[in-house]
Amino acid sequence: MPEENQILNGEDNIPEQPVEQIENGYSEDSIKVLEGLEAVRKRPAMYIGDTSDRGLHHLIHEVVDNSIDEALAGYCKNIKVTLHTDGSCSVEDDGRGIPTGLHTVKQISTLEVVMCTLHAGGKFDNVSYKVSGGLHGVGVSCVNALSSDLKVTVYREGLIHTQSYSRGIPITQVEVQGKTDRTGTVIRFKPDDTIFKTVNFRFDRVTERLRELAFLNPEVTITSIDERESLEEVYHYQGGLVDFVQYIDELVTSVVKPVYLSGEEKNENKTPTQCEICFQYNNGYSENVLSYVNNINTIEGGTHVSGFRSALTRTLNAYAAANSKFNKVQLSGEDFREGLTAIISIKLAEPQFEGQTKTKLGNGDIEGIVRSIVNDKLGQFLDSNPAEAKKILEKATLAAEARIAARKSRELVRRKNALESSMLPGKLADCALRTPEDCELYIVEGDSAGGSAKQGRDRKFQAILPLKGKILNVQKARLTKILENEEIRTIFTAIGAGFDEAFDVEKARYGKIILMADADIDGSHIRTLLLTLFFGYMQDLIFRGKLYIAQPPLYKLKKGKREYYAYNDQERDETIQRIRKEFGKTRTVEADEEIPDVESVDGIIISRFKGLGEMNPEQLWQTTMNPETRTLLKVTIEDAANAARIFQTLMGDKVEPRREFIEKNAQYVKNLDV
Ligand code: 0RA
Repeated sequence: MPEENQILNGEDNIPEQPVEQIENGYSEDSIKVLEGLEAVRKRPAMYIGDTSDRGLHHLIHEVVDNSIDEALAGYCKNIKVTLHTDGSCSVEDDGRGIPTGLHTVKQISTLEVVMCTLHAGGKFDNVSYKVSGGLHGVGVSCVNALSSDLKVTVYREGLIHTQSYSRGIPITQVEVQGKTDRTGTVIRFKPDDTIFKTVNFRFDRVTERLRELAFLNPEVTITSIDERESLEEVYHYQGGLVDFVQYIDELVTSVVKPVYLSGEEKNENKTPTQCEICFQYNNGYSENVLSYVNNINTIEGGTHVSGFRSALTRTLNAYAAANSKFNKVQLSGEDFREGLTAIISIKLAEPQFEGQTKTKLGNGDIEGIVRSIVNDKLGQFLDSNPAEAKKILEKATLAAEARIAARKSRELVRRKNALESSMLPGKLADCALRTPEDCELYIVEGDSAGGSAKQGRDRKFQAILPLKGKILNVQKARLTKILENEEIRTIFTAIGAGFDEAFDVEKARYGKIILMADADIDGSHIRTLLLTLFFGYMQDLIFRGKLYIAQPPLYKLKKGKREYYAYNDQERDETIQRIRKEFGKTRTVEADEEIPDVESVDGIIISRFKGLGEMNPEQLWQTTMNPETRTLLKVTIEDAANAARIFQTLMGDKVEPRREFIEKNAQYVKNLDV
């Protein structure tokens, strides 16, 4: 079993490529082109991140991004994504269509150049906002290289053109099929199952991103169809970012109407920089700022986010200063962030991305542009909406009072820490090694599971921190309250890297923090509470890929003296079959055969683990903690918009939707892309 369910570099197991294109009489140029795509097949992970579920869905996003580029350039209004019954996916748009004329350099159809040349997919006119072909997009040619079959249909200049490929190699010429009066592109591709570990597209995964794109680009209508399940969804949000903010905060109570601000910075000969912001306040305490540059989620923020933050503080403070009702307490930036949900969307011609995951906007001039747009437009808004302004400032004033109280308790915590100097929490069973990169911290639900974990671990590099039941819901509490919570303080101290703005991931005492809770509803609630804590106060741990979720098995199967473990229902059934084969029985299990908590089939005793506490230390080590045999899920925040909404749902104050949500998504952590 692999240690982590992530990138397996495709260096081994590369299927040999047929190089039969020479027989088709292509020029030397085109052979060079094909060599380019060979690189993609050799190292797919370098181009699309990985070859798991994630990389697979990346293919769709890649093609859709090209259609979105057409929309950004003002030529495309409709995009349709279809998951077909044969396992292929098609993306159709009504943009200009990929150019089909003769490519002057390569002397073949430009369509073939775009489809078969690495990094040739971008626009040739450099006056547009680019998503694809840039740092994030790798071009449709990569999708072509990684598809066992791909067919492109272009409607352009009155004609229908098609070309087909297999693994990036043309198997037909560009052919004219007939006349048309529309324009656009249809790309239908079937992912190569010799490259991808799974080729099963998941509709929910596809629609998540499409919905986000529809919010960010109100001019487009995106239709998503799953022919396998007869599902269809249409996304079109006239309200754009306003709809987006309301969608995220759907399940929490807002205290002001969404504020929408937009502006444009024109500079000579260049594509103007567009800035759109929408924010509102809810009655919670956490801050949710989602930011996008050319539709790419800038998880790490950047100059657009800092421009927004500083202008929000400055403008609201200036308004407070001018209104005697509100200048009693000195309001600071964080007071204006409590309960804030904001979306910042910037479109600019040449974004520079920096940071750990290249999702931080670096363009220096953007900070000033955003700041001046927010100063101007928010100033106007406050002047013309005094009632809304009052609500915002009242909320910030409450936050300031709480902050002052929080500072006092924080000082208390610090002083206490200073007194105890390097004292680690008593409940922590620390490991022997002191090199963080080798060390792991298991945060374990419940004292009894904690006890088993302590006995079962390898004390050289594994530390155990047992938690007593549920931790505080940080989404619903202010910092004062959070710091009063003993369980949370224990977690902060054990990790030893501070919290909130002062969190310094370099100081973390462990290279892996592993959350271990039962595989039931309670366990997943605790996991969510912990994830919320890390998401809100130690986010860099997630960015740096140091947060994991342990995967305890669900079943134990026993035959004679032999024991087997299964991590899900499918594995359980496969294991039953395997044992039967080993023991010479052939009866097959029906797919929907009911297997109760403890049952004996053909002398195989099947029991369901109800909780971690049921496993003895040796079992726990063998199934869940031994790096040789365990599976860990790495927590990532790829889909920040969805994560934000899920946290709001689970932690917000509307009880009924939360209950429904938990019932429907007992395994919802999957939606967090862990
Ligand atoms: C290259 C140049 C132009 C458009 C495209 C590619 C293009 C690519 C895709 C992929 C999916 N849909 C697409 N639509 C367009 C510019 C075309 C022009 O200048 O007329």
